[in-house]
Amino acid sequence: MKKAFVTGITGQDGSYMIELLLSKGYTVHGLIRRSSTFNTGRIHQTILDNPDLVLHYGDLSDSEQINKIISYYEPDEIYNLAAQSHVRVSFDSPEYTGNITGLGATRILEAIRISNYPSRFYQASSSEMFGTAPAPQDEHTEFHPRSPYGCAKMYAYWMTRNYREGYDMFASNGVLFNHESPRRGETFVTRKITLALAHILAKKQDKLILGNLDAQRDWGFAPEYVEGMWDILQAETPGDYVIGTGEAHYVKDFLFEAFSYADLNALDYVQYDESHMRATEIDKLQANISRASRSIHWDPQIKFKELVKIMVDSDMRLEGLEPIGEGDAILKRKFPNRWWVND
Ligand code: NAP
Ligand code: G4F
Repeated sequence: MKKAFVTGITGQDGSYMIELLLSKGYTVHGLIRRSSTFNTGRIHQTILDNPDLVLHYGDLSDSEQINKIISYYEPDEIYNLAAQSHVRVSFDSPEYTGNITGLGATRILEAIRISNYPSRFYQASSSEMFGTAPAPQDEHTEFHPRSPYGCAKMYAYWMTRNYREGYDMFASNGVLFNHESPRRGETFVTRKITLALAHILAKKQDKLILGNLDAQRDWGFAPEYVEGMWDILQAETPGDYVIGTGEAHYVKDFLFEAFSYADLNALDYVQYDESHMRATEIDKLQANISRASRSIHWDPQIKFKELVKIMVDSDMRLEGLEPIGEGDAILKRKFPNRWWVND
């Protein structure tokens, strides 16, 4: 039976990742932050259902705990999904973001090196590293990050490559473009829109306050991206892979698509507020996924309009409303044997 160690298990991707690994028969060790309130909303049922899930209190700033877990349990695979992952927040907390999102990866890499155990390592790298580089972006595109978050991710990316080259470690980067789901954090723009729409339909909210609507992002469906992370660690050799849908859409496209799916006009509800703007913005992210498609046979099934419907249906259900239903039908049709359980 394989053992995995996953950081960031309470987050969107971590919650899907532990469900995927458990469904494949892994014993999973997960790092979780101690919090004065519950931070296990996304993994509550998984904890109850799975004795093979072992939780360890810890923090990416605490190398002692990371060293102990890795040297004692000798995991076959390690997925570093923890981060201060909010780009806008990284402008307010650049040093903290560097410590966790950047140095956090180094702490794990060094713990693997010291343990002498051949754990395979996955680093959650980000399309934010591309910054102003012209779209579409791929594994050969030069990085030009535009946020403290992007800079921190770039440091972690290069440390992963350096440990691979210097110590012959199986250390890989997944350079993932934006991916969303019903479990997406409520302050990222897609979920903020779909949740606000559900609140508006439930008559609990009448305005949606947003920042820049003119940026373009390549949005995909998180459960598929988590499968891509696993595929990356099953490859014969370590390497770096771009994962995305290959399509770019404006923030305003997401907004109008979501509201028109619910038969509402977004212009009646949306307001602009400067506080959501960033000191430096990225105009366009769009993946070229040729390498992932060719080498690890990863190709996404869910594209933009389907993603919007899946998220709107889910947030309507969360608000006690009858979902419109097209999103639910897409999930049933495309993932009849889905391995994720909690939505
Ligand atoms: P997320 O929902 O924000 O989850 C972040 C996770 O990191 C949470 O479990 C959080 O714990 C944990 N964490 C934060 N600070 C920590 C610390 N100091 N020590 C230990 N754990 C800490 O992020 P996500 O969307 O799942 O993304 C997963 C990873 O992929 C992140 O590294 C992100 O930067 C990267 N990424 C995401 C995307 C995307 O579009 N989603 C794209 C590219 C790369 P709490 O629950 O306690 O806060
Ligand atoms: O949803 P966002 O905050 O995602 P962003 O900045 O692209 O970062 C996400 O994707 C990265 C991969 O490219 C990850 F690495 C990162 O961890 C995170 O998951 O913002 C998307 C766009 C931006 O252009 C932003 O300026 O939406 C714009 N936006 C407009 N109004 C807003 C808002 N973003 C947020 N969060 N909140 C708004 O009110």
